[in-house]
Amino acid sequence: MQAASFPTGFTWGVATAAPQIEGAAFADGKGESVWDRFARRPGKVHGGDTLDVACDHYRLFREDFALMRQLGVRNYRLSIAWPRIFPLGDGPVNRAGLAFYHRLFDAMAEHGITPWVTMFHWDLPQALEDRGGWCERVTVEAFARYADTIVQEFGGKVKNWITLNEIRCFTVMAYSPTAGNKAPGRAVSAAQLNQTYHHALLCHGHGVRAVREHGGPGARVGLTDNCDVSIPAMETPEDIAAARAWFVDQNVHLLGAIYGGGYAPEYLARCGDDAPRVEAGDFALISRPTDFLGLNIYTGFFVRADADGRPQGLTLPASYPRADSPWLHLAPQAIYWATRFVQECYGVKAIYITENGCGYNDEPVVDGEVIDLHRREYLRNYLRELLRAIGDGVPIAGYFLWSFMDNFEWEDGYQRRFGIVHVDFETQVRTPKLSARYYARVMQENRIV
Ligand code: PNW
Repeated sequence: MQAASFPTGFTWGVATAAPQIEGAAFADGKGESVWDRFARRPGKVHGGDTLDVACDHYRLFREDFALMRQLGVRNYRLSIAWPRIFPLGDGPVNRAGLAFYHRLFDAMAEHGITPWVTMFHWDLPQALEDRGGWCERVTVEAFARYADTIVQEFGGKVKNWITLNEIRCFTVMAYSPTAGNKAPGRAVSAAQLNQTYHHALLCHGHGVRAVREHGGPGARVGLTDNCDVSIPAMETPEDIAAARAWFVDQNVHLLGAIYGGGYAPEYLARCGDDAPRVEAGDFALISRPTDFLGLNIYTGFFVRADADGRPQGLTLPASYPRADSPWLHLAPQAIYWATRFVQECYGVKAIYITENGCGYNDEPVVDGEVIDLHRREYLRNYLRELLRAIGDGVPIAGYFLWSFMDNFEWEDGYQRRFGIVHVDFETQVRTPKLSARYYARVMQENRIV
């Protein structure tokens, strides 16, 4: 292996999600999502931005695929909008929604781009939220039907499936009394909050089941998680052990439950009377074996061993460097330790980085260019740590950059740009940034350039 080279056959790609790019929020029978509703609540999204138009990808997808092709993108992670397929969550299927994704997958095939499809990227149909949303089992039943429908419909064109994106962002961050900055932004009790996780785990299980039953030959499926990542303050045996213990503890209710086949006694003890209600057969579904684990890695926390060897999380100093997203502290080693810990702690055999990237505010086009050296630096540093993990034997099979283009960055609206392609939201003109040229070379040469 040449220095800085990735293994032969390594999967390189870019990622987006339907609600963040498609626009056409009410076109062709699409139902309202919790984010369509949330964005209309005053003060919830920066600048009062909505998802109504976004990148207008619903109409411009052919041009977008042509640009991907020009940049040498061969793998593209996207999501299907549940409310386009079932406007009410369950009930009648919307044929126009199915037809749109057929056109989309056909256009991708014409451009030689392989789809990696996320079934659910946060856009819960509002009609389901009105019936209790993630707090109620009705959402699990509706998701099971949705997953069956899309896998049956698109199984001939899609072979790589991701069940859910980042469970914590549509459960705890959406329903917790202290967070609530993500849709639907409704505060619920601790017991209900634990139940939202459990229902999400069940949906993951149904997604896996649907792919096994209807995916056809060669179909593969996994979850995408944004686990909290601990980074040892120093790479000493003591700090590494402390960071690993912290990792297991922080992720006990999600990855721990899926890979462990049940809720750990210490988690249930911590929940006490608020523990999730589990029905017979739930964990047979939740813990069905998958083909890979997707990880979205942006940042991490530093942990060390205290005087007694116990994990101690460290508070970041105010001057610690970060992107413009306040939570996005620059911590390239997160990609090393997250992948290494999921292999060590859960025995994961194939890992994909399904998102990695950074968001900044002022990235103007000057003389036809966006010189985003800050993003180039970010990518290069994280890729170095990715390569280090591969060198240490961690089974990482691919990497998807977030994001192909600037888009609706949830509560931060259109101000916060994560793309390697700049989008002018007035004119819909796309301009590849310097980082796009950089990443194109990385993909082409299969090495860090
Ligand atoms: C992810 N955090 O969200 C999502 O999957 C994308 O849709 C999103 O655009 C992207 O990352 C950038 O934000 C995250 O607080 C949201 O640590 C919040 C966090 C991490 C990821």
